[in-house]
Amino acid sequence: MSKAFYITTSIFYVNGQPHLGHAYEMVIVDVIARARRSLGQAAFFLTGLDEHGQKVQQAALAEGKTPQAYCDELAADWQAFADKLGLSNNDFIRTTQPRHQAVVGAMLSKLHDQGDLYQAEYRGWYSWRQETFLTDKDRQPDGSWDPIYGEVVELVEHNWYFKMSQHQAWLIEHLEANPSFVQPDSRRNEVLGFLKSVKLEDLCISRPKARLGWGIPLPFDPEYVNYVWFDALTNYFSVPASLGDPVAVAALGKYYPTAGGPLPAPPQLWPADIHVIGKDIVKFHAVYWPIMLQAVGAALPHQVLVHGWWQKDGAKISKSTGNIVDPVAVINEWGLDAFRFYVLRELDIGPDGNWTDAGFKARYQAELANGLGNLINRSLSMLKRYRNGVVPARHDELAPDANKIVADTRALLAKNELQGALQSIWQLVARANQYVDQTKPFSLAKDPAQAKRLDEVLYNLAETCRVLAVLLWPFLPGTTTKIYGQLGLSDAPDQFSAAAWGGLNTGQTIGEPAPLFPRKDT
Ligand code: ME8
Repeated sequence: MSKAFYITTSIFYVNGQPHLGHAYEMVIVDVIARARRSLGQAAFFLTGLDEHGQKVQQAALAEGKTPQAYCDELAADWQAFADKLGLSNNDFIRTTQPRHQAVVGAMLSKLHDQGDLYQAEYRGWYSWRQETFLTDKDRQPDGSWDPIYGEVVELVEHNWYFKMSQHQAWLIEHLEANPSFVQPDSRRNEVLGFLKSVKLEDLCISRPKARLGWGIPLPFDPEYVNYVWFDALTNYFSVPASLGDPVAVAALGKYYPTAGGPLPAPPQLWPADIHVIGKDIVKFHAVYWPIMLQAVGAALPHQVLVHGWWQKDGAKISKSTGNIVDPVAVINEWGLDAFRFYVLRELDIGPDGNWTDAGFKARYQAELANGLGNLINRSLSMLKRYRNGVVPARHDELAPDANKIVADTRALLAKNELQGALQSIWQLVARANQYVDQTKPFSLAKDPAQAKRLDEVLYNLAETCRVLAVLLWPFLPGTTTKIYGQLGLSDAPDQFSAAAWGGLNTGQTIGEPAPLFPRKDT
């Protein structure tokens, strides 16, 4: 059995409010996973929640709940959020699950047995908000701490350390030899610049249980729990390991089955193909995580793909100032596919983006309602009206345009260039709308001598609608399924190979045309 394409989102802090940035990351991964499946590859999509740590413990206490009960409630909200976004995830990890705790314990035990962990006193600056120790290098030029760290205090405590500093040289070599390991290039350069200018320190991987009880206990020292980033990063590995993935199991030397026991045919997942993350957590994924894996003898992921951050109206998204975009409200008003389309069409994977309601409405109106929606609706309505919904003889006038765009889109999807793929697909939308304006089927229909020409035009339009449904399926699964239904097709547009021109059968009767993106006068 060959390895599945394995792609992950970061895991979200369970006590955070799901927002536009989280939705964006989830949708990116969903579209890449669907695109791979459409292109014929098995794909495994993992998302989930980061549930341990100080803030969760404090918040649960404040609400008079156990941390687990508190997490369980919030996890239900996050799962509903993932459903609302139409995610096709194969699993949903929660770091409080026994399968994950077992794998974190196994990783720690292996490092401990190898002599990669040691105990030492630590005196340092600690950010409560980020749950991380800071060094003087994290200070701003004027010596202050960036407000993102919240309250920063000096702490002295004994802790367990992971010997990370000895791993600097090979990691630099790895990044230099594998330009695709961190993408886009600007982020890779940032990581290389960091590794070449800053001496890596050993990583503190514990917190005394007395200060922080809500974490995974160190198997070899029950006075401590595991530091949250080591715990969180391991999620990507604990799912393959608990499903019996042979590579993950071999690295741990033992199988930690998911409840229910071994699967008959464990999927081959590790190494991960892509971890999609936001720009604030690059160091953890491009430095700490590969070093952790190398130390336990597991292969490194193929790529860390870094997206930018969304702002709203040019300012930071912030619940406290009310500057938020509520994805659920947008979806309720405009539809799921309009939301999925906008975030990926507006913002390429890499730079920061800016949400404006006016920008959203403008794209909805121009590209979805007047562009795609109008093309499908008028093409199928004319076929219904002029030919009783029966598909005429095949004709290939638009085939060269369609075939070129199919090839371009395939190449862009294979490179995970989602914005580029949408731009490519919209060239076909524009070409077909232009074709309607040029051929004027509504005029042809008035002239019986033009019946054959009208047949040709109607075939080209209906077939282009079908091709568009296939190309757009990873992005707009609901809409494209409706397009197939309106074309009278009973299968799903989920196989890219079906984008080959000529798939629509002569003599077949289409279904009922209905507007896909109703125009809104707002
Ligand atoms: O960092 N725009 O969780 P998190 C785009 N639990 N992306 C954004 C964003 C914005 N405005 N705000 C946040 C954590 N994100 C850890 C991860 S992984 C082993 C542990 C992105 O809930 C952010 O960059 O704070 C990150 O990729 C993701 O949302 C989760 O952030």
